[in-house]
Amino acid sequence: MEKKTVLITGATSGIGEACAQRFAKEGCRVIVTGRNQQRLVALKEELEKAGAEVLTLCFDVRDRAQATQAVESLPQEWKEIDVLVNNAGLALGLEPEYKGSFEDWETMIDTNIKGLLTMTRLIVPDMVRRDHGHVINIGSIAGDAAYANGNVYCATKAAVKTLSDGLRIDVADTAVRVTNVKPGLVETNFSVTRFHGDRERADNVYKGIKPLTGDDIADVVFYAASAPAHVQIAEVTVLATHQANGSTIVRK
Ligand code: NDP
Ligand code: 8X3
Repeated sequence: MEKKTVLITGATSGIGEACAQRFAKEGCRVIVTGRNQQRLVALKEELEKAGAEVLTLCFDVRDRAQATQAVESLPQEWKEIDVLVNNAGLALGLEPEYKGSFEDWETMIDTNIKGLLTMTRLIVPDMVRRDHGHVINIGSIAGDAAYANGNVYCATKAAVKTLSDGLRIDVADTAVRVTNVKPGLVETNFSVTRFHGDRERADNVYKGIKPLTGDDIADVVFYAASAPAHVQIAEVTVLATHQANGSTIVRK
């Protein structure tokens, strides 16, 4: 693959970090973004040691002013983004819809939907102008069908599917490609966040099944990004072998 400039949101952990590692290893220039400056600097140092060109941008995708300022602050030679990986996201809580936390709902909606839209709105116009680029959204199988107590998180990922489909239509007259990657169970910090730091409950999510890893998803993301220019990988579902959908998981 030619030397692409790749901007990844939520690169401080899990799938986003694995994508940063993978693109860097393949010779891409990576812009790692997230909220944790210390973690971003550590990742930059690690990737640079391995010979990669790395830039960090510290901001919260929910803060439109911060995100705008961060993107506008890119040095001239980093401004032309070839691949945007909209990965920053989270689940908070696993409760019946009629008992959920208003605050958790707002955080999920503000991050998974509005944050993703902000980044798309900030970066895609230049892709359209250059008639070149690729947006890779990290959706989820949760967006295909609701599962018990998943309600609002599932709805945010259904929105990611619809926004990916909508954007694909809106840029169909350009060379910009849009991909929605929909993972199932991936062992990252995801469940620790979902259960507000309850590590034992989080560990139980992956008991009795070999889950996917961030690297498994980064493989798929990289595959989509490195496909020939006339090939648009529109949507990919990636499941652990003993998972059939959001509700069917066989534990041994
Ligand atoms: P992690 O918790 O390991 O990583 C989430 C990343 O998103 C972190 O870097 C986190 O940063 C960042 N993030 C969260 N909120 C914000 C914000 N407001 N602004 C900027 N960055 C933010 O989980 P995953 O790697 O698993 O999650 C990545 C994506 O993959 C999410 O969109 C998730 O919904 C999706 N996904 C995950 C699956 C799984 O089973 N793990 C399956 C399907 C999809 P910080 O550390 O600062 O919170
Ligand atoms: C994360 C995977 O199945 O927990 O999106 O919703 S799941």
